[in-house]
Amino acid sequence: MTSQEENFMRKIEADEKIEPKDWMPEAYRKNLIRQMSQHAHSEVIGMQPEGNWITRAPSLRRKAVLLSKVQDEAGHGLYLYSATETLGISRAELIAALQSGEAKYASIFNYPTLTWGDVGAIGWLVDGAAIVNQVSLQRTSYGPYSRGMIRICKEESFHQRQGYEALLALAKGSPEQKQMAQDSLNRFYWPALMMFGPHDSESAHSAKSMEWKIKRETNDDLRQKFIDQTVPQIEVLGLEHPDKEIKWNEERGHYDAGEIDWDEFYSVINGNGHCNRQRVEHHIAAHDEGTWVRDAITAYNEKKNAKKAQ
Ligand code: FAQ
Repeated sequence: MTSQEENFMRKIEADEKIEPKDWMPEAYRKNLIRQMSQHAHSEVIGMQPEGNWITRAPSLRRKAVLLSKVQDEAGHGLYLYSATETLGISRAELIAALQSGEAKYASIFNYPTLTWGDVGAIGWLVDGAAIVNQVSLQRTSYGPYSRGMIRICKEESFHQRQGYEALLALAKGSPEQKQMAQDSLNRFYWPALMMFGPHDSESAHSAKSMEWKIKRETNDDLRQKFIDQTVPQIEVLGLEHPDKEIKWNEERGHYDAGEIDWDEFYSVINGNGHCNRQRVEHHIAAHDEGTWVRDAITAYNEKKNAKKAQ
């Protein structure tokens, strides 16, 4: 080990943060760029399923709340892109990787939002799963990522509560509304569990990411936390649990759960989900439409800098 490597590992072991100007192994930098950019892409692509319901929200209050929630997700994407850029990669390169399919984003956003209930289910389950993961990432070893997570978690917990409250209103409503809530729970529960990634035994990046403290808890441990916290929430809603095998295990102090359909998971992350093509095409169209804005900002900055240089 070189003295640089030793110093890096000493900091990791002492739980000190690694900052952009510090020396870091190339593989650490690359792994962070991969994970952080995919996280940023998830926030941005994640605006589409809920954005689909802004014009059809059932009341002005729900519309205002959803609009600001979706805007928050855009903000999260921007913090995360900025944090990723501190690793020496440009925003344009990151966006190109998303649009070419080289970089992934969370599989959950390739499922369609068919009813208003789905908007509640996303806030509750998708933001809920994201929080479980992100709370753990607040302690990640890379300084800018860790600080970004602290702020994002504060906003995300509001999102989770608004989703749960929207679903509670449906669950306590007419029989048709209750059925809508149940149907949304049934469709989003399993994809939410998939957000934590493959089993630890199948996870390509986990071992190294745990050693470098990029990840602080494993995919399966985080998924178990989410499974455990969701059971009483479903009970309060008065809905049926979508997992018929869910059962409290006294010995483990956790719920035992049924197996995820991993064929579905791999099919969706390999581009064959319901909405993969639509999501990326929409991103490309929106990005192209915004070209004139980026050109105008660049021209303005060039003019300002030229004036400064005079
Ligand atoms: N979807 O070796 P691992 C949000 C890929 S934020 C798609 O276990 P890793 C907010 C993985 O990338 C949600 N791909 O990988 C919101 C890798 O592929 P690669 C996003 C997945 O990185 C709410 C391969 O499988 N949160 O939702 C998925 O160690 C509502 C092997 O897997 C984050 O990104 C998946 N579910 O662990 C916004 C959190 N799972 O890169 C709008 C940060 C795995 O080799 C509305 N990320 N893959 O081609 C992480 O914690 C980790 O990256 C994991 C995956 C846990 C997601």
